[in-house]
Amino acid sequence: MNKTSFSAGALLLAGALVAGSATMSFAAAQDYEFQPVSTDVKQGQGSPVSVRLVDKRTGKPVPDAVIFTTRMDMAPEGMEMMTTPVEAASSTEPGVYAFKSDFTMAGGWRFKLAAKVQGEPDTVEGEVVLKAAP
Ligand SMILES: [Cu+2]
Repeated sequence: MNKTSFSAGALLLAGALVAGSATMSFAAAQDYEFQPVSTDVKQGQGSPVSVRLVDKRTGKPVPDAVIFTTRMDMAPEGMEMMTTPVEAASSTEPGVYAFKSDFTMAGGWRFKLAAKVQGEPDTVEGEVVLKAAP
């Protein structure tokens, strides 16, 4: 597809979105949000941490999303280069995604996540800030 036809297509799509906006809602990556189940985590090895993926339009949790990248670092403490591995854990609550991580230092940790949500072509990205304490 060349640049000209792409632009024409984008304009047509934009027009359709404006025309349809009164009666239809279109899902987009920004309609979803990761929320911490609890921001408090235990300092140490293999500490559990859970996040809820929520559809902001309905406030409901989103089950069956595929979480495919994660990063845990101490950016909230100005230590972005200090990372720690994250491991998936099992969760019994739909829309809640559980992990285990080694919080080797007390203080603020940033947990970055990305998800593929059913029916949503764009990747959902988000982050939560956690507080590790002994
Ligand atoms: Cu640190």
